[in-house]
Amino acid sequence: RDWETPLDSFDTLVVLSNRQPYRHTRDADGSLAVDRPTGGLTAALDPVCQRAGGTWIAWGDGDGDRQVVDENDRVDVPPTDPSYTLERVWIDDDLADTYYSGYSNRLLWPICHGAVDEAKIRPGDYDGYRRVNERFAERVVPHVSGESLIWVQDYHFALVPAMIRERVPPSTTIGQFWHVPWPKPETFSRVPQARALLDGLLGADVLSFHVRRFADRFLTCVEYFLDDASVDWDASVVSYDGSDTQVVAVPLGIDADEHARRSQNLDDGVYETLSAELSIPDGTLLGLGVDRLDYAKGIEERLEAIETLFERRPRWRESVTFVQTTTPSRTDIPAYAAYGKRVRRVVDRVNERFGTDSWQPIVYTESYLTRDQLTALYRNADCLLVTSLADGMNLVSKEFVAASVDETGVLCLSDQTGAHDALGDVANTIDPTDRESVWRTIDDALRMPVREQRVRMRTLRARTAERSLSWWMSTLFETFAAATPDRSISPQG
Ligand code: GDG
Repeated sequence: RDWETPLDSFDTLVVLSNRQPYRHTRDADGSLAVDRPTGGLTAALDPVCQRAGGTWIAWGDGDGDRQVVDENDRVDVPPTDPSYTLERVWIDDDLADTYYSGYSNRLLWPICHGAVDEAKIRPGDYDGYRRVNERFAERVVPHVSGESLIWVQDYHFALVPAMIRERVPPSTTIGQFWHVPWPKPETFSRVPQARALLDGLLGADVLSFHVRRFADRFLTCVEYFLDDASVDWDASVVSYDGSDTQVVAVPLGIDADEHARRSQNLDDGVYETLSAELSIPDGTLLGLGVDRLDYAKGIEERLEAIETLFERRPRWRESVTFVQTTTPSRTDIPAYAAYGKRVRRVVDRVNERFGTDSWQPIVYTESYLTRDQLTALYRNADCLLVTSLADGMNLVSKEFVAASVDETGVLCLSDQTGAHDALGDVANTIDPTDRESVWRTIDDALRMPVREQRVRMRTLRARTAERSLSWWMSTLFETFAAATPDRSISPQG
């Protein structure tokens, strides 16, 4: 199916996200450099916008960015072959601290990931969050013309759908995609503004989660917190404040063909150079972890499980090497800085305990790798470890599967990821809350006969290819298109 067809139902597409897909910086000599911030969301949506055109509104990142935009804060991207417009919203440091480091990432992120001990709210955080949501909502209005689709991304903008709804004609369709898990009601009740967030989200015509588990928890929260909302569970529709919100589960996919092609065509030299740079030894099995440095990814628990593995199964010493790449993020939040320290401490301890003159059990890097380097790691890995304590989807697992073109390699996947709901038990399932389960699953994966690896990997590859990025787009855009006519015949229309 081709998602461009349902997209034709709309005259304009406007995407809103916190993070921007391209960041411009000035080098010391004044020349302009462009890089791409890490993250699953921008990686997924950039190809969509490249094909669909339109405008992407995101938070700009400092002076480098400011120097490339026009007087309307707009710049065409990608730089090599511009196909859509990126519009930057500037947020000063104090406001960013409350909106981003505060309410979004000290409160909503941990709440959505069930990490209640990490959840903190400071005076002023919610006010900053509300003000930034308002600023983004206002920036949408000038773009609306005819049948517009406004597509809001993620937990940074829970209030935006209702704010946009107040400002635009009824023929405008508003979609929201929630990229992280939705919490259980008892966890969500810790948010002092629980009702305001639900009220904001229900301004959308279509609210989408990755998997049914999260959508159902959302509907449960609506019933629990909003007396004047009614939930039709069969249709998965919430009626509230005179309008309907369709709540759907549409798992984000990757462009599996593109990942496979890149892997197929990759020069062996990329891995050789990288393994020399990182000191990955030849001739051992390779276990791999690729994550943002985030407590929700269960990196510390995974490294501890690796320690237990070497303790309980000495046969693996000097015959398997674990490569862990982490990209630091949200470093000004104390919980993240502390987590980075704990992770590095476990790496050092394991390497000290088991390392020899010629072998390090864990090769750890915080460098940002190129796409080709990442693909080289995926292709050479004998197993990928995903041990998230909670994860909306987890695209890394799908990228590994797509890059495993020889159909070998084992995916060890936490059952707390959306990817596990989507890919199922053909992955080697990890229960991240059970320490024994983690190291035993890794042990099983390392011993799995190639024939069984192939059987599992073929199924995983077929599922990843079937539920690809274009499937995600076509399914969502059909839902958006179907949500539009109802309102255009409404009395206000
Ligand atoms: C959020 C949700 C959901 C990582 N290191 C490098 C690098 N990456 C790329 C990976 C992948 C992306 O970053 C990470 O995506 P994930 O989905 O695994 O995780 P989050 O960033 O937490 O994303 C998540 C996602 O949104 C989408 O809805 O799946 O649950 O938490 O694409 O390849 N890319 C490069 N170098 C690196 O070093 N080039």
